Amino acid sequence: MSRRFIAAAAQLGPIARDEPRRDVVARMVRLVEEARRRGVSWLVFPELALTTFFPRWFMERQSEVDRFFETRMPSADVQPLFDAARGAEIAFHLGFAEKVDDSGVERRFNTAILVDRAGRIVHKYRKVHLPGHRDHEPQRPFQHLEKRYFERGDLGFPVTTVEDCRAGVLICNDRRWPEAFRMLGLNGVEMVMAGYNTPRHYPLAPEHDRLQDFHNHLCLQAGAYQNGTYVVGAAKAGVEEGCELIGGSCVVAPTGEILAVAATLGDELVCAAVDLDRCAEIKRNIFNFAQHRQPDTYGLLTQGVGQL
Ligand code: CDT
Repeated sequence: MSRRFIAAAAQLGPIARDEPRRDVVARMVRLVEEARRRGVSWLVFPELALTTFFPRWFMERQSEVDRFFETRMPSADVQPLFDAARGAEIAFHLGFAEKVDDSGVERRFNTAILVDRAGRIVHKYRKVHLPGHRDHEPQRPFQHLEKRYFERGDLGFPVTTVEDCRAGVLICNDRRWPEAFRMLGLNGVEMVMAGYNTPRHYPLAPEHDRLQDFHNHLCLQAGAYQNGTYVVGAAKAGVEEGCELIGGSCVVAPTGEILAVAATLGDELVCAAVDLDRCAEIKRNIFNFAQHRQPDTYGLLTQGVGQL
């Protein structure tokens, strides 16, 4: 694949709590088919793309939670997505809840993979910055129990050469942390894929509800510019089980400019032309790390979580 191609966010509208995986996958396959028609080579689906955003509910029984997890990838339900993308020669990013058996110990992660045009899983990332809370907080209008249902990712911030592109992944809340973007930047990333489920309403600071779209683009654009990388942000959007999720899926250039942005809160392709060699405009100039970074002065970054 050349270093010039069309990348797209495959935004998904709401997914109902009882929506079967195969129906969601059928929606995704329709987006793959549209992507093929529009000449897309890279497609980015959202965080936890196969199900509703289940951390919004407190569930007492682990078996109930586990219904939202994948134990095999691709499963029989997800195989049609792999087949469609391979047939269309499209590489893709997919977020899902991952349950693994680690020498007899069950572990659960909020995970995303990259699949190349031949249908091979070539990259895996497990979310590091898990937002929300661990315990049931019934006073909230909805829960955000990622800290309860997932453990922190244990794979670091890998960057893999996929299809001639230095590719990396952040998952939702990760995109708000410059350290996470920088870890990818230090590994020479050229395209960051970031799926998200971001509720409009933030119960702890509701005065920020009106700023959710702004903060989303602020982080994606800053991360792109400060690291000289393309960013594809893919939302799960719209009113899902009574909870409004922001949209705003977009493709951002290494200059920080938004090249394309979603116009709806439903299933939608957001396409933009990418030229990976443009990353050097930033990487060789204003953010030339080798010339300008001063890492010996950054010790505090790894010496604790910081002050309030
Ligand atoms: N999915 C996810 O990480 N959502 C968070 C919501 C923050 S408020 C608990 C986000 O950063 O968008």
